[in-house]
Amino acid sequence: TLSPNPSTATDLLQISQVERVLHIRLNRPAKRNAISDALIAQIHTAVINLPADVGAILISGEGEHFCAGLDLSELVKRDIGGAVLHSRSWHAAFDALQYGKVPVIAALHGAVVGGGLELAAACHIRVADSGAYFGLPEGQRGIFVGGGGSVRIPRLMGVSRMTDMMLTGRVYSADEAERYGLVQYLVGEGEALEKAMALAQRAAKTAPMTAFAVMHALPRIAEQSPSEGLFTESLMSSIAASTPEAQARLEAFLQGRAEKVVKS
Ligand code: 1HE
Repeated sequence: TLSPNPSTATDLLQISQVERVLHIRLNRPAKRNAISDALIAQIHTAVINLPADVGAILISGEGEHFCAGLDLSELVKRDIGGAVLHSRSWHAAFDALQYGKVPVIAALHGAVVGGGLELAAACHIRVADSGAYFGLPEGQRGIFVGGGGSVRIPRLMGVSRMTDMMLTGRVYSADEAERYGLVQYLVGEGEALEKAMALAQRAAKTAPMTAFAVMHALPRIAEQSPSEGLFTESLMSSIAASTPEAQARLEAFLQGRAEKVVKS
């Protein structure tokens, strides 16, 4: 079931839990879920204060769009010192999301633009509704990405595609986003939330040390030289394999009690 229980609301987020999945909804639809200072702080607080039984997070947006990016009404008031600290506050929130305790799945629909795309890029798995669209209007607004987009988006789709988006205002469709590596899943109109919840329920079953290795070690290994990467991999895999959870899962497979790999 997708019906949330129990449910707690902050003023800009709607947070509910379905089994071991914490569902965080951006809940500012009148402003297209534009990320204000208060909203970034609430996202940060939510992801570092997870209930102990949460195994995955699902992020979605209330209303017609996932997220319109930075709240532009606040930008005009900032001086250079305030701007750099503002950018760092987004980095801290999205780092907490990406390098936290549990995997994060994003359900994307409507506009996924600017800081909204930066938020999506900090998640581990992205599911796009066929009507979703992706843009970086920073280029047109006379600014630059400040929420980690220049680090994360090229790693998903390449520097040349991001350059094009920022210089020409190119908007990618959901279909293109899937083809170019920006999202891992493309589903029919209105289906992203259900698919993302199903994936989050599966991801929540990942053994904690495996989740740690995938979220914390894998992206770092990908940045290391092959020699260092292989060495880090050996350390990480031996730590994971020596946990009681791994031992129990291997035993279960050998006794015929575990899921087999099935063709999808
Ligand atoms: C906003 C924002 C916002 C909407 N900040 N208020 N992001 C952008 O440049 C994207 C700007 N937004 C849009 O292009 C469109 O709003 C959407 C395509 C997302 C949605 O269109 P639509 O027709 O559904 O909504 P709307 O009528 O444009 O907006 C509804 C209201 O939300 C309206 O306010 P109202 O008081 O007149 O009702 C809009 O002003 C308000 N609104 N988007 C503030 N972004 C860490 S650095 C990150 C840098 C960036 O993210 S820059 C990119 C910012």
